[in-house]
Amino acid sequence: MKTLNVGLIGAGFMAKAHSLAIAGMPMYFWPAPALTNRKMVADLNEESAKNAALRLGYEQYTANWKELVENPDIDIVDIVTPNDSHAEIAIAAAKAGKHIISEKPLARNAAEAKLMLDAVREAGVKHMVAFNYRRTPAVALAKKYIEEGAIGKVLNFRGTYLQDWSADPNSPLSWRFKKDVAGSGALGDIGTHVVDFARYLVGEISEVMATTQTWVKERPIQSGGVDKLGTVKSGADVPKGEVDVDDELSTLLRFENGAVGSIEATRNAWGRNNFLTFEIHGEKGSLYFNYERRDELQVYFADDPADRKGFRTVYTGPAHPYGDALWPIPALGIGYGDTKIIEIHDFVKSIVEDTEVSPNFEDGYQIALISDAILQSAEQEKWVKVNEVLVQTP
Ligand code: SOE
Repeated sequence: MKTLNVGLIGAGFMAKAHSLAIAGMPMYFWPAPALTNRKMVADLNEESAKNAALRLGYEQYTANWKELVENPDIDIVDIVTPNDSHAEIAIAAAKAGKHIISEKPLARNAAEAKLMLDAVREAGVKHMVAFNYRRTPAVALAKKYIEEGAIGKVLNFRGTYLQDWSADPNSPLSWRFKKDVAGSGALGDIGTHVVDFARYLVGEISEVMATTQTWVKERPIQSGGVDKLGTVKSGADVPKGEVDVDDELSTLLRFENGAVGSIEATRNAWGRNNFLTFEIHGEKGSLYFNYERRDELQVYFADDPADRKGFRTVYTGPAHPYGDALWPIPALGIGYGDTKIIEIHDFVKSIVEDTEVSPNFEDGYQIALISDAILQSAEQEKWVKVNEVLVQTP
């Protein structure tokens, strides 16, 4: 069996998720499309790189990501750094002939995403953007039902992504609140996961009409080199820095196929943790999913006999997408790490079999165009067509 060497760039919490997936993939999927070896990890801080190698099981470490990208032993470059470095790393990795998986959002804006897409196309390498939630079995099951026509023509998609880790104004100024690093706020960080759901489940989005707000205009500057997501309070006496991205977005959607919908995303919704949901209404039924209950898909079929009509809960298991690789009975529990294992499996499979995988950089670019359209719509207070969005220079 072939072995692919992975080079991971970044050592934050996503490094843990990706490394678990790289290590765990053949434990779930057997025979695996290839074995995956944790070859090298890079972080700008040498001590973090060294610790990451030890903790996450990489053979080598470096404080210079270019060394990793140029290492002839590396087959896959896995990018888990903040958004402002995705483009530079991915373009260099493509030029070095590496297959690339990048964390989401692909880039800070559509212009940057386009450069990344051009680079991977030119190099002929495989590419993926890590919108992992579509690989939750219940979400893939919803897709299957829609494709089989179980709920008929889709009329409406309502998606939300609600968290509360930034609701406290004293939670620190993560890079996720800085436009030059993140590109946008709740939109890029979590709203794009819902945009991915909408495109995956319903189809291409043609037009948006949005509003955004920034509730907390400045936050305590964090120290210590570790990015904190509202878990540690910095205190009122700590100097503050400006937040220049959206805390909240709401947008109406029009799809190319005639469906309509909406997306709401915020990290300031007290009491909501990872409230990533969709409700889809079709001509013959409805589907509802909430990641906080991710083993379940709620389904309603309009053709059920009158005395049995009602939402029912399907608990995902062996009969459902990815079921063979997971646990032998339903409802034993899908975790965040499991979605990442499935993701890396599908990416490795596409490399070995030379097939297309989705979501890839094309999807990442399209989602970046939709995100830019959402920001332009909010600024101009009008509907914006995605194919007419003004693409800024990177
Ligand atoms: C923070 O909002 C965050 O870590 C996002 O960046 C991830 O994409 C999401 O899956 C969990 O929350």
